[in-house]
Amino acid sequence: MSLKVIPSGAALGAEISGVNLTENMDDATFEQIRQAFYRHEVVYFRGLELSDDDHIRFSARMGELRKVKQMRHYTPRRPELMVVSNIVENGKHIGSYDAGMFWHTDGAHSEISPVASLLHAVEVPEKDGRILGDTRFASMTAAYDALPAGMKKRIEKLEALHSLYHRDEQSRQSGNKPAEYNEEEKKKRLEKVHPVVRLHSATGRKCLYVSEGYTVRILGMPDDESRDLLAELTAHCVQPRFVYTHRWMPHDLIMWDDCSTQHKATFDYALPLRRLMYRTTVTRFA
Ligand SMILES: O=C(O)CCC(=O)C(=O)O
Ligand SMILES: [Fe+2]
Repeated sequence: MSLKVIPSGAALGAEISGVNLTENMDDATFEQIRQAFYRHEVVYFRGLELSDDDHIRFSARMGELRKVKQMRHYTPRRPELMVVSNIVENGKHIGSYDAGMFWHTDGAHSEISPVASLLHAVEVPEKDGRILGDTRFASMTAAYDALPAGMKKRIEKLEALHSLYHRDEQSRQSGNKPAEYNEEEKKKRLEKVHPVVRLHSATGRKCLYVSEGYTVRILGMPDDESRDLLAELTAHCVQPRFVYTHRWMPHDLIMWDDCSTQHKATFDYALPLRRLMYRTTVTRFA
């Protein structure tokens, strides 16, 4: 079995086949995966029956993993595994049920900016032979590169504020009830300032880093100017020409870059159709 990288044909995304993530792979094979990831920004492995241990072990090879003791509405399956699901048990959501409602990059609000996320599909909703709940990914290097020179110059030195409260407020307006923060979270400021153009920590490439979900405002300019510029940039960066849409199969594992991509889930299913995914988050490349 030899590793194959098959580009999706979109601006980002490639399938990697011919590797067994349930075994400890050799360094040369792992390096090929890492290079494909840097190049394609989103890579996916199809139909692997991964255990939690396999998922965590492979993720940990990419770098340090974020550990979560308690999330807002549920207890994670393992400290490294966030649950993304619409499933309700005993009247409670078993995981984050509104993750991915808006275009975003994971952890834009958090103190330590994650570098990659790995989402493993355990159950995917299916209706009349069609799988629902696609995830769309957009390339922020492609979006940056495509900006007119004048806009590149204009945003070169700008910074923007990203906030979890901003995301929650939008989720609330869409009819959800994002859970309250626990005491520990309340003490933290769930906000962070980033450059509008971030440099990728591994490739050095320029990534447009503003999103519908998290970005509140661009600093150092009047509110209306910031609003207009943000609207222009967030509309620009998710145009179909920068997007790859993933139609899930059970046991797919997708790894995406948390600097050079954004993503958005599709909420076109509801219980009794179940969707269950586990996510690891890499905070720093090894
Ligand atoms: O459920 C999805 O498709 C994506 C959810 C999401 O945004 C995440 O897991 O980071
Ligand atoms: Fe996400």
